[in-house]
Amino acid sequence: MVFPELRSTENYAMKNPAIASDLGQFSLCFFIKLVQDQGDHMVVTYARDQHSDVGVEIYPTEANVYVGSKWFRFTSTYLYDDTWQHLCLTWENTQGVTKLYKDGQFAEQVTNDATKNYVLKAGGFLVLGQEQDSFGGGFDVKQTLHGQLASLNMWDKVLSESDIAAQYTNCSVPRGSVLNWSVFKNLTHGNVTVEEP
Ligand SMILES: [Ca+2]
Repeated sequence: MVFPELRSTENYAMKNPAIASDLGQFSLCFFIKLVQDQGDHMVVTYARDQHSDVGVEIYPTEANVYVGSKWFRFTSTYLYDDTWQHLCLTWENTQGVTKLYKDGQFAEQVTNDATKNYVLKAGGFLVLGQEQDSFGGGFDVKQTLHGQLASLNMWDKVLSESDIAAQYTNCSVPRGSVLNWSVFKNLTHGNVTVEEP
């Protein structure tokens, strides 16, 4: 899925309702090839109770992940990379830990105690390539994606390191139990295009 120049609030894919069951843990994985145009890249946002129930935003110097509108700042793993990379994020509400895996390997973990016992509620808006300031809208051209996204899937559990490594090395990704990449190709807007492999 290609998110082109020029950046625009018209370019996105959206699913609503996006998530069928409440989640106390999840894994979110995708392949991304972004354009190093000095802008930040909003990969995915989920809005249900608030406007950033889940978010993944890659800046030139760091990446921010949101769960329940709480931040996890990843500063020691370089993700502002214009080659294809495979990223996985896992979160669970027992320890309030989010783990980042890059290209099949564990890279970094961040704890945010405020996400302990948080439950991600079903039914909201899942948007690729835009940040939501309202439910399914309120987009900002400065918070968009310029690049390519593939095989974005979400599971209702914390995947193991070996499961994640297999996604990267086999390039064959099992269907996400919560979000399945194949549905998004029919949910694009604007100038987002889908390239079949
Ligand atoms: Ca915003």
